[in-house]
Amino acid sequence: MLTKVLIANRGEIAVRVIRACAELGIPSVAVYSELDREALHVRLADEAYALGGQTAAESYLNTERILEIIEQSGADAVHPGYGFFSENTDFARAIAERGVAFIGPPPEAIEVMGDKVSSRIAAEAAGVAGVPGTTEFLNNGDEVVAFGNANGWPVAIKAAYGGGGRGMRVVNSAEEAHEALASAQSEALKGFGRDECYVERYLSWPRHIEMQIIADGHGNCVWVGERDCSAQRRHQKLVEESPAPNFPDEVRQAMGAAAVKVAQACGYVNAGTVEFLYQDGEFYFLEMNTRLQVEHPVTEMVTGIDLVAEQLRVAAGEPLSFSQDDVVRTGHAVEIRINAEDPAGGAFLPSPGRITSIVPPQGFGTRWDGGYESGDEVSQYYDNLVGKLICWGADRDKAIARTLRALREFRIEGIATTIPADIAILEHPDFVAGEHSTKWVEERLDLTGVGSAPSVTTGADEVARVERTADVEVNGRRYAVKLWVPADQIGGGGGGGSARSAAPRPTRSASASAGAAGAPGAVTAPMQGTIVRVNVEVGQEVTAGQAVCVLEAMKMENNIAAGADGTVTAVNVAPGDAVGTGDVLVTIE
Ligand code: MV4
Repeated sequence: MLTKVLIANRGEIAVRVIRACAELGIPSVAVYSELDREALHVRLADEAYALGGQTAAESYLNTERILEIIEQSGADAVHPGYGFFSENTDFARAIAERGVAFIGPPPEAIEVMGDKVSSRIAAEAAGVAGVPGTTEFLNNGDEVVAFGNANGWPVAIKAAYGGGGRGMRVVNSAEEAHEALASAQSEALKGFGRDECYVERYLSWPRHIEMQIIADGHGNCVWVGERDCSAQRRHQKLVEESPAPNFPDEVRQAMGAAAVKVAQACGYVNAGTVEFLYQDGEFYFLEMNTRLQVEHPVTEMVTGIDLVAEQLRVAAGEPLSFSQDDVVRTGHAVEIRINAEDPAGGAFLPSPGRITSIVPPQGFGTRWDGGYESGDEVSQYYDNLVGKLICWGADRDKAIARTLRALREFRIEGIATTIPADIAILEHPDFVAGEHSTKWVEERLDLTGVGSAPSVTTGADEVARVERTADVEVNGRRYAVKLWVPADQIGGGGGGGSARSAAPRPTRSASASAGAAGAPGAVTAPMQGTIVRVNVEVGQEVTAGQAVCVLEAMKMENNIAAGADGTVTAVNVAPGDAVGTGDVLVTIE
């Protein structure tokens, strides 16, 4: 077995791996940036080393410093987690060259699966089809027209080196083909430095189903089970579950066998996930993720298999501790990603800050994989995942009921979270019926009423009021009551809300949450971050809702809008400025 494991990551996934090491009696080594000096993963690890720096690039992506720490600590293995270096062939090679085990697949497998076209070619060579389309790069729009006329409209133009939907265009007719291709190529060139594109049939209402596999170095490759990840917003997964609803077992068996064939075709070793689109009873290869995924606990909860422990075994050169026939899936599991984002009005604005109090739910079948405790800071410099709530039930209805109970029990103050939106998703009849798809959250789900309760509209001369909930006792009986208090009486970033749930923080109107509130005429920063663009100058006329500047926080760009029509009288920021919550960015008269 391994003698000492360095975790080249942070947050909940670092905590997850450190726990697996502790249970196997393997000493763990944490690394931390200046902002993570007191973080939970540092507190739990056996040893911890400073990376220096604050941003990801300065710290967790600092290859040289990580290699130094491997040397200093004497670690004989490195777990990359997800994100950061988890799918970086150079990093994997640099580790292996030092005789240190990379707890993941061989670099060659990462490389093959690293771009959409080569992964699709590899899958098709293994007999696993992608959505009907081309694997030759497009030369002109006429080729799109020819494909659409032969295979039917609409078609999807995709960037070969794209990801997360960027560089993807849906083309409904021949007339749109040339402009769509030019647009896709332009976005791909800007976003990825490569403009190669290909075309395939477009699936209008697909589900996103992924198959977990794990392979050892002794020729064993097992499919462990599928996860349905269709509840997504802008390609960010919100809710994952297993088994997939309305998913026949014969399709499951076929998809499992297909995933194993794809893994074997690229010489895969360790844990990986093969992604498919599923529509009208057919599934199509989409891509392969050559890392442990955020949502791996969903599979662990229905199989009882500790995937991280199996990863450590495989990296130590041992065989898997189970065979395909040993895998039994029982019941149903649902995972909710709890992000530091305010879903008010469907905006999902980043909400970094200090978690003044966090009390995750407990009880039967309730798991919390979190990266933070009360008093910890969710920084704008890293992704905003606070943790994952995973609930198990004997069937899907029971799993959903338990997840809703747990979400309502969850207490977190100091930051806004996606919990109100998660509750809205789980309560929605479409989701309960399993009739959602990858487009459902953005096209069908109405989130206008979730998150911060709507602020009471007021006349110009009244003070804006915000909804709060408070627990009171009347004649010996306890009640949760709603109050509407003047907005200027609300404290700073306090989470607030009832003691019983992650109730919304003090509300801000939708425009306010885009930074337009504050003293009349002042456009303020809704959160800490960095100004990336200023769109106005003194003397310019602006209209309500017009973006006066762009604020970057937690890897997301946010337009900061004018709250009313008027003339710009002051611009207090410039690109590159760091700003804090409430800073006046622009004033408008
Ligand atoms: C598609 C598709 C429909 N038809 N391809 C989006 C990002 C990339 N991973 C692939 N994606 C899609 N490709 C065809 N031919 C719909 C999507 C899609 C999607 C896929 C998986 C998960 C979430 C998604 C959200 C929107 C669109």
